[in-house]
Amino acid sequence: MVTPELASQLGSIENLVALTVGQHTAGSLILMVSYGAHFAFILFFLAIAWQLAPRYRVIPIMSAVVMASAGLSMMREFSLWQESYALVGNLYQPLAENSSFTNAFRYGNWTITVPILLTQLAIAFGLPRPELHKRAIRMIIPAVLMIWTGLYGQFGETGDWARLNIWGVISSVFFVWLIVEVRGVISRGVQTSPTQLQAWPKNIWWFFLATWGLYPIAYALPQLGFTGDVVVVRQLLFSVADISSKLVYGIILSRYVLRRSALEGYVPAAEALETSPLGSSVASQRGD
Ligand code: RET
Repeated sequence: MVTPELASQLGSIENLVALTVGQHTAGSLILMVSYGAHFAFILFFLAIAWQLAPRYRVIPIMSAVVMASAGLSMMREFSLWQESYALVGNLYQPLAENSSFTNAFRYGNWTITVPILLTQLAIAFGLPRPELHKRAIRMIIPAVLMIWTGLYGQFGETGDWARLNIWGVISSVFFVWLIVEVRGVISRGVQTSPTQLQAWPKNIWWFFLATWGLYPIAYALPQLGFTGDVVVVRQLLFSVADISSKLVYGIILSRYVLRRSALEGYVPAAEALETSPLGSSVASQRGD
């Protein structure tokens, strides 16, 4: 039996709730698919770098680093999940083998991945070097403050709502500051993009808001109650947010700089974008 004092020390609702077999399996599946996807995409990002003009190659390489770092962190979350529950009767009970689950490692991992994701944006938009450094630092400062205040606050999720919400609000203030800085970089992206690509920064802006906005929802979720469904839905939210804000985002940025490379006259990029001769002959046979 977990006392309220122990619950607050354990700091994660996962340690307070028994899960059905279905919920436990769903959690394992979500975490495993996440780390599997991140690891697999290391290969994709490294392999496509050569198609890009040299100044943009660092974009997919940074995505590969993010994939490795996030993949390792999620693999650890997966093994913690496996270690922290024991099947007793027909329920998975927490705190098996003296092991407790925590999402706090995620926040530690974001400290590495988030600055990389933000810097990628400024590099993809081809900002001149002094401006690039200035803009990157101006995004990284509120981002790190957002993560660390959130890390401190999330230990309140086992029932200390004042801690969870006060630090959640402080963290959100840094998030708003970050959003303002990112908006500035997006506007520069619209200015520096070739005319054909000007919709890309605007779409990336909405994608950024929709995917990064999932994290505070996952943070606040334990207030809906300590139930197995909340535990599983939160892992699902983290997972959807992770795959979209890192992996899909990396693909989008790589496709954008591939087009930019081609428009800037880099031949391998133009060749990579060419419709295949077979495809066009099939199209002409069909008469379209
Ligand atoms: C916290 C605390 C509650 C308030 C807010 C938060 C925002 C977190 C965000 C995290 C983004 C993480 C990413 C990770 C990629 O590896 C810290 C949950 C606003 C936006 C993109």
